[in-house]
Amino acid sequence: MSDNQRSEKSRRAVTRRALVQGVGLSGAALLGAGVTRGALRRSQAQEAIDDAHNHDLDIPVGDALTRNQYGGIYDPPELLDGNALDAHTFPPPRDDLPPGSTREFTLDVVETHIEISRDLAVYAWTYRLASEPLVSGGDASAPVIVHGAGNGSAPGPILRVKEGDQLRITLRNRTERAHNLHFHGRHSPQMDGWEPIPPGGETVYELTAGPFGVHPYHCHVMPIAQHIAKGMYGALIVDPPEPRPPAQEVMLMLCGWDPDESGRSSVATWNGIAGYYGKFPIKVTAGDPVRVYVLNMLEYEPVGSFHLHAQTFDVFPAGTRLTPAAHTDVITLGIAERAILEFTLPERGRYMFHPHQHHLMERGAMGWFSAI
Ligand SMILES: [Cu+2]
Repeated sequence: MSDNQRSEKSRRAVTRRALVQGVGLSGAALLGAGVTRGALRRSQAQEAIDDAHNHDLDIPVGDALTRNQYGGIYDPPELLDGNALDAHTFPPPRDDLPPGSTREFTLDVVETHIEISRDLAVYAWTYRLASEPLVSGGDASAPVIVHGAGNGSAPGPILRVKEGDQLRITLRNRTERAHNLHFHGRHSPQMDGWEPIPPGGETVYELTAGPFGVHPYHCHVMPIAQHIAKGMYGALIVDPPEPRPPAQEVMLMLCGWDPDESGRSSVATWNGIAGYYGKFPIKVTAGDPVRVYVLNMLEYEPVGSFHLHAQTFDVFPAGTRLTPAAHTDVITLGIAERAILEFTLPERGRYMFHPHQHHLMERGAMGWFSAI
């Protein structure tokens, strides 16, 4: 048996085990899809191409096998549409409240099933905004699957504030194990968020937002790697007092999943769903500036990176300065490192992006910008 065959066999075993453990009867019905995966692959690829055409206003994309040859081995869940990750992809707009305003957020920690690629579900630990309706299941036996941002999916919600804002963040632990909420950036050590919050507990964190930039937040309860790998992280955008220049804004968080609990990121994603932006390109307007907030939260890999095809970009490390530190086409990020990237796609067409660790690209983290 070749390495490729062994790898495929192992992946299928993980897929089926995750389904049986996580999805119950509805998962059993999907096992047939695994048995005939090879037969389905071409039609899935064609379906993806058709979807991509719809997004691209008929920009040609090549033959039906192109995406699987260059796009990786994971397809997004069958029921997801091209809007499912909008709340993860597009940061909320900067509001017009004056800097220094008080901002209140209530986050719940919930555990739920997430279908992270076609036929593959995980049991995730997640943050959700308490103001959003909860459609997820609350315990490991509940065969409820969630998709997209908000309803207990991962990454957690994008929080957006301005430098100097007073943040009052209530965290409610709705699970049977300890969790907490630790922010990167600058704040009082009394509000650093490393103390565990017991099951059913609640804590209020009060921070003055800063410095401006983009910062991760995540759980800091041991085993921390496991809490992060199971989905307990998100992004805080802190805008400078004077707005950055207008641009189409995109969030891309590099995230891993470890469905077989092996301590490896066997599935890699942008914003939580494998293969999503390969099937549903991110549409931008050709000739208009684009700003991408990139964060690496890939817990079980030493580094991650972002590489853009066919164009170069300005790099603002952590977004904490307003003048670019570099101009390039690939940026490498350690765990929890992040950057703001700015570029323009001058010509209509598809521009591929992916980590330049190609095994990550092939395991779910290839995507496209579609300039239209
Ligand atoms: Cu946790």
